[in-house]
Amino acid sequence: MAGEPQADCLFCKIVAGDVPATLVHETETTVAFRDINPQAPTHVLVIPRAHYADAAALAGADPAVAADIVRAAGLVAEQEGATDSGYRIVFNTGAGAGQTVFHAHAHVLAGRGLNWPPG
Ligand code: IU
Repeated sequence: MAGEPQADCLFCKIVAGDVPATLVHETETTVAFRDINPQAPTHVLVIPRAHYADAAALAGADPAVAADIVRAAGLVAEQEGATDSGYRIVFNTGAGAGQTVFHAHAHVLAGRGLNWPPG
């Protein structure tokens, strides 16, 4: 069923506490943790507790939680001291765009110069 935990999903396991992660922020609907392969001094992933394959699927099924993700990303950036210097929220969507984990997630990147366009 949409939103239900998937047995083979790494991020569902992190939400359940079955796989360790360095959590930096939690709400009723979201969890944020440090990326294991950081691409910037601040690189945090914000995910919904519910399982959706990508951000668009999440927004279609539960737009309030999609908004929660963006709000949590902003709070994480603030916590990391990145509000003034700026930060980037990225939703890689589809393998062709670099998505490797098919549980919706926002990357929050900060702490270095962020070029545009991204690679
Ligand atoms: P992507 O947008 O699907 O490529 O992002 C997945 C991210 O999940 C990527 O940056 C990985 O480094 C990160 N990650 C993680 O933090 N912990 C893990 O155990 C695994 C991937 I596997």
